[in-house]
Amino acid sequence: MKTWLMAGRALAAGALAFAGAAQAVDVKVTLTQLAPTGGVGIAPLWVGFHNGSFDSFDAGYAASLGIERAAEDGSAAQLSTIFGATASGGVQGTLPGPPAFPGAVRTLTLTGVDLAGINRYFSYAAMVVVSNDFFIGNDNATQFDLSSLANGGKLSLMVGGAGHVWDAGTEVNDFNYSLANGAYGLGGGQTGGNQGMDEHGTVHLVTGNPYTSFAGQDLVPAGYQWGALDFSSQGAFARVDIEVSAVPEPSSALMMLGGLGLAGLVVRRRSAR
Ligand SMILES: [Ca+2]
Ligand SMILES: [Ca+2]
Ligand SMILES: [Ca+2]
Repeated sequence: MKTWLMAGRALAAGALAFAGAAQAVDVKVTLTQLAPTGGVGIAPLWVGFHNGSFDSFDAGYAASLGIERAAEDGSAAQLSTIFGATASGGVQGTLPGPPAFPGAVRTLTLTGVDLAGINRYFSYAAMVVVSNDFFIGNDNATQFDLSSLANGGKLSLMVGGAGHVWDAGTEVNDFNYSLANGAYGLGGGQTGGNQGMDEHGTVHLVTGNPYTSFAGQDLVPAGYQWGALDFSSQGAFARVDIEVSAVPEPSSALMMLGGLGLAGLVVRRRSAR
């Protein structure tokens, strides 16, 4: 009798704990490159799930070292280090593979994401090429609340495009030191990390066609068409899908535990006879 009571209490406690506990889920992030042929490329996309306190940058202010490295060299390693040190309980990752050019698809699945609690807010960042220090990312740390996906579902975000690309303000725009020149048939370009002239500026939106203001225009091949790279005319150049497989509702989990309790009662009655 005593043993059964303890087991019953344990079951009830377990059911209560299950109902109140945060449910960590697997989150699949997919980037689909939608830029027109010959258009911009996107460096490996960094994504972070946090409690709303991780603010990766502020327009009008100097970029962090994390954003500088991400925007100039296409590497999120430094940004990732900062996130790991400051976003308590945060979950993060970088979509694998080389830079995504038009038509490319990149995918990453992250585990243990608490979308109902400390990981409900989504942040992203990635360099945009060809450029010295252009990037995409969200200035507002709480812009994307994913708590509606906590029990499964899918959300799609359109990123980049006119009015949605940032200049980190950390490196002067100059084709002599820009990344991915080769992919666009341009000469020169960056040969190592953190090259080029420091800009000592602030994060600001890229407007119009930025390439017409780049220094070193003699690097541009004769007759080169910049139309596909014109930020003033193109739409979003990637879609980011965030997917969570359906997880059991707490109520059905409780029913299942209730069923186990009933089974325990039956066993007890049988043994009592
Ligand atoms: Ca901000
Ligand atoms: Ca710049
Ligand atoms: Ca720099």
